[in-house]
Amino acid sequence: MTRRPATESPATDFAVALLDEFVRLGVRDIVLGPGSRSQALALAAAEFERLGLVRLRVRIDERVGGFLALGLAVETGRPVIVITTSGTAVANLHPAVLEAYHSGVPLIVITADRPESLRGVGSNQTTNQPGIFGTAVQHSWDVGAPTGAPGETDAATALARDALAAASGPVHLNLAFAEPLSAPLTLDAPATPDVPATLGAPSTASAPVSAPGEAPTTAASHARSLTITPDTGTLVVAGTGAGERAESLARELGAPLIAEVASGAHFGPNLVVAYRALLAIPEFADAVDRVIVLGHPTLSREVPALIQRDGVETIVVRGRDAEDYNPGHAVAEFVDALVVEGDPAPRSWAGPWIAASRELIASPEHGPDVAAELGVHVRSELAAVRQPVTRRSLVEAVWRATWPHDRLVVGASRLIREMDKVVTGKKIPVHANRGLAGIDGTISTALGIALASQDGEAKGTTRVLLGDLALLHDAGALLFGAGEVRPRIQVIVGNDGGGTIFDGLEVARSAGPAFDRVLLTRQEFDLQTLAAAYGWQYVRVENRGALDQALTASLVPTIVEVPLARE
Ligand SMILES: Cc1ncc(C[n+]2csc(CCOP(=O)(O)OP(=O)(O)O)c2C)c(N)n1
Ligand SMILES: [Mg+2]
Repeated sequence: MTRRPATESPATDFAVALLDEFVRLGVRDIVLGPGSRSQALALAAAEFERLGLVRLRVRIDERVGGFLALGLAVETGRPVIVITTSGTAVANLHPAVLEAYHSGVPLIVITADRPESLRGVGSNQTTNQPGIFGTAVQHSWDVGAPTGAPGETDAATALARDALAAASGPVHLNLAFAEPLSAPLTLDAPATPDVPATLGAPSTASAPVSAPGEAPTTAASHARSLTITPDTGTLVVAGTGAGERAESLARELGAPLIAEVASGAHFGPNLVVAYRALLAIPEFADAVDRVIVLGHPTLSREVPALIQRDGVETIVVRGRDAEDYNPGHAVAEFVDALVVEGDPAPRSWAGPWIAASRELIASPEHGPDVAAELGVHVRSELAAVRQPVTRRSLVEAVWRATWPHDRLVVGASRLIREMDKVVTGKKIPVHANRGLAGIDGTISTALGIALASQDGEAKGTTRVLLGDLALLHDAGALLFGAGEVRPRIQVIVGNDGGGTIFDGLEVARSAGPAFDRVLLTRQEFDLQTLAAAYGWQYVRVENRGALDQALTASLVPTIVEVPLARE
């Protein structure tokens, strides 16, 4: 425990006791936005940073801060604290809280509030904060303003413990603070051995902290494990958050593996990349009688359609998602773990899926890939590098450039679907916010992942692949905290002049001229100037050679603009 003499401010004493306990229990990252009501928490956080006990990131825009915290929590697997002042600042966290809830990412949201007596009477910057996140948090607390009464700091310590125990997703601590809102604070370095002297591995004395993928202790005691026997007709589907277990399960079962690109299982000998095409062929689809799902599949219509077919039995292995995946309520069983007993199904089952997929991926009909179509005619390498960049060649180039020590973050634009359709198996860490598949917060999340993955000796680059609207939505994320470390990050923007994902909808043909205005929403903007304004390096690439060059690791934060045709 950090040595802490009482100050003149009960708010500061409470904030220090609270953060101290969080640190003791293993929390290492804090993100905050500036504000008056939250000053005790902010100054305490700065003091813990000075002592080397936490990494602090300061962001002006709380929506950015919320997603940054989400990215840090995704990468570290630990709960991350995010602190805001009162009023609209709190509401700006809502998108990140929703995404964290739906994908089971632990966030400790601490919001400052007026004391009870100042609420509901029109006080400045005061709204109804308790419970503001509704059902999107695991638990929420509304705590009255500390007054300096005995036992208050013990209550703060207990609150931190309770909050961490509940944080299998986001939790909300709404804390009232009264004047004096803070007092000068100097903390001594940790006096007791249960606090690690430096950041890094959690203290061995720390109580366990719930992390993504770990079932809460209470649930674990009721965890349901199912033993299954390999058989022909079984398919493994891995959606976002599935992790490597999906890949090993497919091998144990001898089953074809449909692993979405952000599943963490898009690799291995059983991977079937061209699954959409194969599921449209009766010879393949009719042979499936059992589907095992891990994670949250969101990228195709074919997977939910398969699960809803007559004669298909689906078993869902629960992960960290808030809701059980159950398209058409057709899932037969939900389990917490699967055990495979027996030898894998004969290769004559998975083999044809894998072979057919490889053939489809290589064939020109699979995608409108100009290079593949022209392949035989292209005589020189020079001509190849001058080819214009298509969506397919863009996702393939980004995939090629990325390695296991790198990170890849993909936005909810068309490009994630293109990537899911064509990239071959490779064991690289890919993240996408698929809890709610928002186009918001992509760069913020990626910055959190970049900062956390590059802490210490680790090398590697984080690449973010997103569309022009997703970039514009999160442009505020390009602003770094003053004096803070800038990670190695490349933001790769496929600029096709608006939300061309909507071109694939029936409404694109039926709506007439209003379509472009209210769905496509074409934007005119100068990305080079935007990059310069925030101090990012900028490259615009016009052909495949320039793209490959731009994707080699850069030491400074870089935006790579790739113009794409609308179609
Ligand atoms: C916060 C939020 N608002 C709106 C949407 C609906 N939406 C889904 S994709 C999309 C357009 C994305 O455009 P862009 O990033 O340029 O990608 P493109 O479709 O052009 O590849 C929109 C608005 C969303 N998913 N999230
Ligand atoms: Mg676009």
